[in-house]
Amino acid sequence: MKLLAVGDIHLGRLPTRIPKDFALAHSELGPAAAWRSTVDLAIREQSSAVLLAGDVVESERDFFEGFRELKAGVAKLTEAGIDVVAVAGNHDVEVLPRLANTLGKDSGFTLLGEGGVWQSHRIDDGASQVRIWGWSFPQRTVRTSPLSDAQFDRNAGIELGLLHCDLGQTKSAYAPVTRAELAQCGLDGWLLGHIHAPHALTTENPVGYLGCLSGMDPGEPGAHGPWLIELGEGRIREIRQVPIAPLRWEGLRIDLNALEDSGDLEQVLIAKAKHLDDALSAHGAAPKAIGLRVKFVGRPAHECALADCKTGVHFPIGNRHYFVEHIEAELLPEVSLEELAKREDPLGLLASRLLLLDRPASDLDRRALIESASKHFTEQLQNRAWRELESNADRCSEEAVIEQLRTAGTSALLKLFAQQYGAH
Ligand SMILES: [Mn+2]
Repeated sequence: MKLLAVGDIHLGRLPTRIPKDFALAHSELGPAAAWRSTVDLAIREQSSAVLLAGDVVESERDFFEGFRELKAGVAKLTEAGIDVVAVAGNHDVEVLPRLANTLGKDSGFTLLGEGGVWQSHRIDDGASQVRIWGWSFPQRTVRTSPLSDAQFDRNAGIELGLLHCDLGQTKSAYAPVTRAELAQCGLDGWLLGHIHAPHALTTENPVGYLGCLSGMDPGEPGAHGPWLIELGEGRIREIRQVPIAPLRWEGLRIDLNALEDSGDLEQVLIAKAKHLDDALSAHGAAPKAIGLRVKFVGRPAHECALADCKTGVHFPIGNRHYFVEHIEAELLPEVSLEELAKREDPLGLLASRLLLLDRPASDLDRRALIESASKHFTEQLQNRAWRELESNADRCSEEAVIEQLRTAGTSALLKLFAQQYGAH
């Protein structure tokens, strides 16, 4: 049996920061377009159900657009024999129950847990059985955990939780839950909505955020799309994200040290975007448009006309359209670090610390700097606010510490330099 799990869609919202004269219309790149592709994918994959983890509709104001899009999609899915099961999040606490009522009981659309009461829905395709447990926001803010008095009586078959909540934020006004609480429920997986960055869900640990269906601004970079879940022999056999969002945001770091001649930076940028395009194609990602946040770094060996590169520039690569959403430059001053390090001021001190990082691993001063930074990072990561972050384990590796020191140190050095000598 296959299921398609979908995180926050926010129907009614449009992506921002797309150039005015861009080749594709906003409406082709927004949540509604992502939802239509999701419906087609569910039909193509012959999935038994589509699960929606809340914030399906952006707000009450978007009832009509949300309703039209959701209704059209649900009609197409139910015609193909596919159930739609949803929970309401903090954005669609009123809209989603209204939609459910208007669509009616026989529409194939099931809203679970209305009024903040846990409910379950059973899906049985003859070969496999799965039960989906869901809870919906009863009002816009909920300061207690929806799991605090929940009871889940297990049956044979797979049991999955569908919930809109704030994971690991105990003071949150949006249904705070902890990983420990989710684990105690004894279900086989938790498909979560609310935070727009997806977790890396796996068959071993199918618990976490699905991420928003499509990234709507540069703060939501990388792959977005629904998750295809394959069930069989009483377990989750596969869970993978299908990156079908029509718009994707990516950061592009361009090192000017590697530049061979002064050439046209726009051409350098396009060449770099071409690399990205090849990588995306290799990973089967199929966005129609890519918004680039470009950062030029390094110490240019040649005169570079950064001003030639403009925000809003757009160009096609193959059948995808790229645009530059933002450009920033973090160029090292012409004067060398060695020269700066001779000074007896904060700028000199910072330059000599940066030079330490380039010394051999056996250097004692270098060791001391890295160990002291590492101790500081470890203490920070113990902090409650960061503890639930998935990637913390890698942040204290020696390479990660050096990278952070280099980035933060260079950035501070540039600011100090600019303060003293004006922008360069
Ligand atoms: Mn939300």
